[in-house]
Amino acid sequence: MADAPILITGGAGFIGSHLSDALLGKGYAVRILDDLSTGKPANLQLGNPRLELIEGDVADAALVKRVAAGCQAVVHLAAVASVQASVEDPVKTHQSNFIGTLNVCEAMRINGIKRVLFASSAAVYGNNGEGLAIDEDTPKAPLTPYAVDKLASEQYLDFYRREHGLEPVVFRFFNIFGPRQDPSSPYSGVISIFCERALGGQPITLFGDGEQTRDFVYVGDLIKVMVQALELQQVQEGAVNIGLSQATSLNQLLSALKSILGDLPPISHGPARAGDIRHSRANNQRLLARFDFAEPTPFAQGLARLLGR
Ligand code: NAD
Ligand code: UD2
Repeated sequence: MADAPILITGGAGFIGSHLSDALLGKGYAVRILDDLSTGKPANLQLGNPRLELIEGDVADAALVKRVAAGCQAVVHLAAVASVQASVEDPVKTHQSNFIGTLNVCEAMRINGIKRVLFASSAAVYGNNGEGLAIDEDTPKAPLTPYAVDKLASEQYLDFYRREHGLEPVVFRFFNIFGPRQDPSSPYSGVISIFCERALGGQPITLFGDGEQTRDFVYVGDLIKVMVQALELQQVQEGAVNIGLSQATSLNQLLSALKSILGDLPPISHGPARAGDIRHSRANNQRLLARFDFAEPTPFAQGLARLLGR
């Protein structure tokens, strides 16, 4: 079993490819199921004999069952990560974002696999707790199909925990950033967009006054927690927020970019996005209690690393 692969669904994407690198670096074998809708083979160490890439859809139940066979654990990251896409086509994104999770649960039950990590989102809280550090018991208020599917996935994982002994570790990511985050859509992570534009000398658009804040986490810090979660002897119940509990405004982000790069392209102001959350910050006490998260990367340092400085 020690040599059995760890299955990462969505492993060719931003977060999954960093996890794949970390696991390969620790000597694990990795099997990736990814439909390459946003993920890229170029993100992966394709020549590594301990890495397998299977191109396919997590909504295909028979395929997920086959791919999970012989694996020691699953990390379920495959999803259409764009909230806007879920608003525009909820039926389509539901296949990946919810049916995919159910398929993973069933494939694990049938193959006798216990440990699963799941990428949920701060989106499950909606506007609740805005302005405060949001803890995991804050009432859930999913406002988009993306958030509904994440919350329903969490609840299914909990059903499989109670009924079939699965060991889910559910993470609610706040705003993760770092290399390989795809800046190509207007709804991509703000840091990936601003960095691409700043490096290419293209104008940056700030939606609103720039005083909105986010709790940004450098991807490497998340990956360290995910590896610990795979190696935990015992899993505790309840989702875990992934955030530093630090509020960074977009204006502060722009100043940090300017001090790293020396100069910035022109900044234009657009209207605040409809439904934009003003302040989003995690209470991370549970993360600190359950995992070693003692020295997360300072924001400016993560940004400099992303910019290759
Ligand atoms: P990403 O788009 O880079 O990764 C998602 C991966 O899933 C991609 O490789 C994509 O090709 C794959 N995929 C999508 N639909 C699939 C399907 N039906 N079958 C197989 N593969 C499929 O985005 P990411 O930022 O790395 O996100 C990873 C996970 O973390 C997602 O579940 C996302 O919802 C969640 N999340 C991310 C953030 C963040 O700040 N990046 C915040 C909250 C939650
Ligand atoms: C994040 C997640 C989303 C969901 C949500 C839950 C990402 C990419 N999105 O949305 O999936 O989990 O949190 O609350 O992680 N902005 C600009 N200019 C730009 C792009 C963005 O000003 O060119 C602003 C945007 O209006 C917002 C802030 O930057 O105020 C952050 O935007 P985002 O899309 O990176 O992330 P967020 O928090 O809206």
